[in-house]
Amino acid sequence: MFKNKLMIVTLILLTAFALVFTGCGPADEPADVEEPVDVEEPADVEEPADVDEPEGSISEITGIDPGAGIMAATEDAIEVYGLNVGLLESSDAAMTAELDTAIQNEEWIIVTGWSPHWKFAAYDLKYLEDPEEVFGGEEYIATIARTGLEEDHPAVFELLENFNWTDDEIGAVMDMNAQDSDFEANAEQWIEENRDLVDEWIPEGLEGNGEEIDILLVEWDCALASTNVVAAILREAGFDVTMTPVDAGVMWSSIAEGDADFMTTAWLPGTHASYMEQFGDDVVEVRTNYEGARIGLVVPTYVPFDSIADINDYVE
Ligand code: PBE
Repeated sequence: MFKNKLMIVTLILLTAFALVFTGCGPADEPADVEEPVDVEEPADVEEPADVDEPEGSISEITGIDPGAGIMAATEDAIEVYGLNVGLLESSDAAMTAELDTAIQNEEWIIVTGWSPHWKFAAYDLKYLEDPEEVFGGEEYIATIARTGLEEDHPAVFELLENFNWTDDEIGAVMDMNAQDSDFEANAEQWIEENRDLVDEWIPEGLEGNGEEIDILLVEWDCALASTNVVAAILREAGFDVTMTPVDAGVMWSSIAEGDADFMTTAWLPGTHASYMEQFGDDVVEVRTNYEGARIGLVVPTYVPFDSIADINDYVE
């Protein structure tokens, strides 16, 4: 013990003498020693890490049905950002299944994504930044009817003028649908559990007496939720309701031509802008049924890029 202390003291003294006699002032020394460490060490450590980091690669964006506005927006994004990726056509259900598989295997995946959608509650996901604003900003979802519905079925039209809901409300229905695909039964159960709200939507004199109402939808989760809830209210009131899943273009054109009564899934002002331009004069925009919708490109949070502008760095 004592010996060690003595040695340490001796060493300190010797060092101090050495510094003084070699002219290395204490001010110079730390600079000489630390500079190379500061400059080189982080560079040495980080460079290979950057190169090794990608544990996957991207070759395509998993899309949905070709008529969806988000598919056209994604084509635009591929062009605007010069992305070296393809866009895969699929459907909401198949895209979400792909997303699930990728997440189970911790693989990278980019999907066409939007809110409201139950996938955000089920997985840790992030929207990629879109500095060129190709996907636009906040959207609203509108109910669109054929011309003449108001005259033919005033109480149905009034129900549509009243129908609107929040993120929590549509979210609850989408969650039920994600667990169990009996959409009609889920809508009926949700109505039972939200009777007060639903009663506020139902106008006096909503009585179907077997009259036919034709509703169109595309099988997007949000549309399945809203369409089935409105359809269940109408069925309960005695209407003979038909819900027909179609392509987005057919949904818009059929309502414009008066072949169907209404739909609850027009995404405006951006996603369905081209449909609105084409058919807007021949349909009736009844009301906004949901506010705060959004579209974009979505990835699991573990994917190492945050911006659409960086995708090409990770393309295989
Ligand atoms: N969506 C969901 C649709 C509208 C609803 C965003 C996928 C689209 O046309 O892109």
